[in-house]
Amino acid sequence: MGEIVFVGLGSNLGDRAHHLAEARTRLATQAGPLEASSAVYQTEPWGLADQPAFYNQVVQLATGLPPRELLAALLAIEQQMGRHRQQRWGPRLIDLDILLYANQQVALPELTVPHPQLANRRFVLVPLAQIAAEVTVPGTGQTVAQLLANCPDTLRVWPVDFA
Ligand code: A4P
Ligand code: MG
Repeated sequence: MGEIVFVGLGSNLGDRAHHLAEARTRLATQAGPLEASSAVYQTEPWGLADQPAFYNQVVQLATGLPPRELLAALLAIEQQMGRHRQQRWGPRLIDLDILLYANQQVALPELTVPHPQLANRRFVLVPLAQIAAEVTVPGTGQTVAQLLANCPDTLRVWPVDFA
């Protein structure tokens, strides 16, 4: 039960795969059960090029939390994992963003959903399309697959080989 939401995970400091795994565990207990997970992708840094490559992933979860409380839960997990906010778009241990919240649009001072940069980021659209290609993104009239096909971003995104 609960609302279907898609959360984007990102890390580019330390043991990136471990940070994503810990965030998934914390999301499941603090926000709601995971219903789907994309692969983990290595991605070229967007916005601020001079920083380590990211690992990115998107998960689908079913949450009982309304949007602001879900955001508070994501920020709490970032804090628990020791993230210290510094530079905008700069390196981070863990970053958790609400990409989609059911079919809702949210415009609050502290929260915009769908995520405002969604359509401009292959590092979000590639993993999101893996688990939600046919979902229509509110406010765009396009599916995730269509947004990916039309995305102007050319930064590289490739699956991480854990073998
Ligand atoms: N906020 C508003 N809307 C949302 C939303 N839908 N989900 C507010 C989550 N938060 C939302 O977040 C700042 C504030 O945004 C939050 O407190 C919340 O109230 P932050 O994560 O501290 O942001 P930031 O890094 O200082 O800036 P910004 O613009 O949010 O950065 P992003 O969008 O998080 O981008 N390149 C690659 N390849 N992969 C990445 O994961 N990530 C970033 C950071 C840059 N480049 C990247 C990646
Ligand atoms: Mg964020």
